[in-house]
Amino acid sequence: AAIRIVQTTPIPGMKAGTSGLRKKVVEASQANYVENFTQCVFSVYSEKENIEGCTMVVGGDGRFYNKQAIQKIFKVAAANKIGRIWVGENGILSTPSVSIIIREREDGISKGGLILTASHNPGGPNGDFGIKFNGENGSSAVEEITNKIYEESLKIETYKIADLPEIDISTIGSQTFDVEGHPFVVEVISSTEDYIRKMRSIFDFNKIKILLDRPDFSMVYDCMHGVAGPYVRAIFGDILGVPSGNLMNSTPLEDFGGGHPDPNLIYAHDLVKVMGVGKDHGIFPSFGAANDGDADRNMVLGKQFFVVPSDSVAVIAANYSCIPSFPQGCIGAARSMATSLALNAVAEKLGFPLFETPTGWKFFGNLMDAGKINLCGEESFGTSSDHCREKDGIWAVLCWLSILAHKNEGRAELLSVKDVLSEHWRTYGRNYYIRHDYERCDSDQAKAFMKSLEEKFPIFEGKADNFSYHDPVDNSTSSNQGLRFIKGNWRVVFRLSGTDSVGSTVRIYFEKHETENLEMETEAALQDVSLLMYINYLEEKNLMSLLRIKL
Ligand code: VG1
Ligand code: CO
Repeated sequence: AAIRIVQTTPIPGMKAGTSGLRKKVVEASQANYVENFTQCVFSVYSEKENIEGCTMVVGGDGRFYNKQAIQKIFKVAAANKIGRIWVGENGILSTPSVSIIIREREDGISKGGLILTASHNPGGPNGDFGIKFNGENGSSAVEEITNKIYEESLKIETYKIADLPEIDISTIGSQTFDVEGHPFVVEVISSTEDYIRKMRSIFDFNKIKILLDRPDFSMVYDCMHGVAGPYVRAIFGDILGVPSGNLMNSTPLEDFGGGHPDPNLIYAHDLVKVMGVGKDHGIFPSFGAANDGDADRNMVLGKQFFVVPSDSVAVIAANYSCIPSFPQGCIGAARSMATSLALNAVAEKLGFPLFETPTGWKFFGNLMDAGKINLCGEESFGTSSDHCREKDGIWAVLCWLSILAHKNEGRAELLSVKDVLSEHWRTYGRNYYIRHDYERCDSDQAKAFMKSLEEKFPIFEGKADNFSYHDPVDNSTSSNQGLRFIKGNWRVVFRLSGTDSVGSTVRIYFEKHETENLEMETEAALQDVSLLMYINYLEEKNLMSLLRIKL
């Protein structure tokens, strides 16, 4: 195939958010969009690394427009002299599996990858499209790189493209093309093989199976028509023997079946109903799990019981040594600032260091590369370890099952998910926690709202600040990462989302630590905190009205 230089013009807005680029399909499918971005990635990355002849990974959550984007990426990659692309069968690769493939396939020969996902955002022609670059360590590119890509995108004049035919990615195997004398290989790889091998090396599947085979234990998994389906069917169906009827929505669909592939109490309604959350009577399974579109998030439910993600990472930390690949337990952990302090309580008691980072997974990578942490989590249903450099939804579910399997060994009566939490709260106290999202606000108004809040710092009778993170590994500083109001045993955090494709979302996180009243309803436990905040600091100061216009 011949290489052509194509004239183009900059397309605004190619600035990575919390996790890569997220745009409406209508915007991302305009002429030159994917080509411009991909060219910028290769141009910037080739300044740092010699990418000629190298291997890169491409795959995503199977959403609408991924297939077209993948063909475009092949053409730009070939023209930029990439030697080989590993692409998942039919373009399917979960976000954590891309990270694992970059790090481990053929001894980690790959220089990085492009992940096509907008994660938990809805898909389809009217939904979102996303694209994200991960570097050689398998982690989302750090800000230094994404900022350079953005700068490049504002001045791009041409991109390179190879005149390749449409390449079939539905069959596993290799195809080689001659691109002006250079070989360009597209190798279609199994979507699940590398990931399953990794999970086998971390967990004791036999021990988990003993739990799953108990007559008093049953589980349901909701894949939400995202990319988790093939992985979950292989691991939970084929290996662990969970009946296929209990693996819900396990076929990846381009529009996620019209749903919002976000595993929380609102959007994972099928699962929530099956598990009886909020119901008084009935017969329900003992364990439920769900993942988001790209399978990096997880939600864990017990029978009629919801595990708050901030608690989930704390429970995993407290019980880490029962997972075979972490015999030494937690050596250090990190949580994003907005995540509750439940993990701090475990760190203090067990004596491991704890790091507080800004929202988004890319900040954990440096700490892991430096060997400072082997567990991290976010309140937004993200948990993972140093087995990869992304959050990993299925890994987190397997952690929970390992903990339950371990605690139930030799027990006549099943110790439930709820029992595990109650025991945890008795030991460490409980951090009641809730997050409110004000979506689709006008961006300028949202910024004005944050600014007015910051101006209220001096009249707040507790400690208030604008969170700034100093990375102890690369010494970079990320400022303006969220406003914290801390007083006694409670804390309220405000921040603007970085994953919106249009407008702005204001997130407010409320939390309160209790050592006595451990079994209250969350809303009731937090009522005084939220009321105090809203009435004294927001309503009275008329701040909420700034947002309410769009509520
Ligand atoms: C949200 C979450 C954040 C998470 C990010 C990416 O970001 O709050 O914790 O890391 O999504 O997750 P924001 O900036 O909208 O609050 V995913 O599964 O969408 O890659
Ligand atoms: Co995700």
